[in-house]
Amino acid sequence: MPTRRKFLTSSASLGLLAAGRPLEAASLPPSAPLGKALVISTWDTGLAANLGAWKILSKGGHALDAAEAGVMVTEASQNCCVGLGGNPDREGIVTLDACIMDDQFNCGSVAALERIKHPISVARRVMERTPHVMLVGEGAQQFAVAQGFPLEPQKLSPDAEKAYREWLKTSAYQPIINVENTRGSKPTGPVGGANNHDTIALLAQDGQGRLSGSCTTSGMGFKMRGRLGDSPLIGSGLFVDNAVGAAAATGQGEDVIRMAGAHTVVEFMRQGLSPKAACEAAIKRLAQIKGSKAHDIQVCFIAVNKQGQHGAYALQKGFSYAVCDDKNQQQLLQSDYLLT
Ligand code: SD4
Repeated sequence: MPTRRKFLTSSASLGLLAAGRPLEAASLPPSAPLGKALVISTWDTGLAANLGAWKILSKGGHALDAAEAGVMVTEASQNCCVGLGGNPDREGIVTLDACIMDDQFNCGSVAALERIKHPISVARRVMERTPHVMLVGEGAQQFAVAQGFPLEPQKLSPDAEKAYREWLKTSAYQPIINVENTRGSKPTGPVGGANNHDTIALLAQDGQGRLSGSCTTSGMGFKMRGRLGDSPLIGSGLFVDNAVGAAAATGQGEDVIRMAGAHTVVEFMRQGLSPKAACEAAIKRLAQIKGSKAHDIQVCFIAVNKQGQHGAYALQKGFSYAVCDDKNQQQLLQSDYLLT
């Protein structure tokens, strides 16, 4: 079993300083202590998302605002699989799933949402301005428009268009594990393959110890029309219990759903396991459920606990996750994994 490996350690080595945006922890006034502030998110795209969240946390902001702002960076980035730049379903239409949860069991979600740039913000509006938790499809879009979110053109990004045309040649639905890593095995390597689906799940703890989380995705590329994964489902893709901890998932959504993944991780933490041990216990449970089919899929969990510890675990090799903490550091870490 490999030990967790630190890929990159300093903010400077990640080019954060070059972007003119050093982390702000050192300049915080004593009246706004960072305390246990922490952000952890999935895949290498989490690096940029963490910085978006950290901007809020470093000013003493609420974990919920950080969780939303962080993943908005990814949604706006026109990458291949979060937000409107994502790969479409089999009909050639991009459909987006997102959910958000705060430290008080408030939660909101949208699924199969079309033509809206920031599904995470619509999910937050569902949470804050409706009596419901989840809106889907046309109703979610109507709500978004009524809330003032612009309806974007129904158009694939050039990359998604290309990937879709390529996919149409075979129409074979074979999700590839770990395609989420945009950098492959090398931190500075090339962008990943056409089937990337960089779901971003992000967990934040603010200076006052409040936990919140977010998750947003275009889901599995070339999925059946109407297919939902775990990412918009509270308890599967994301769960937060402020008394215990928070967890989130990425990977094969169907298998995260069948074991109520994020909730399971939080319950393991409630029993006293560390975040990493809780993720590992959940992955082992999934492996048992899947038997020999476990080798065909990837599922990964990230978690934080109330004490500000964090961890991750994956079914297969290749899952990376990003952590930003109050030591003014941003790290990209390689997760331990079960199957060899
Ligand atoms: C889904 N869990 O729709 C998502 C996919 C994912 O990184 O996590 N991709 O099943």
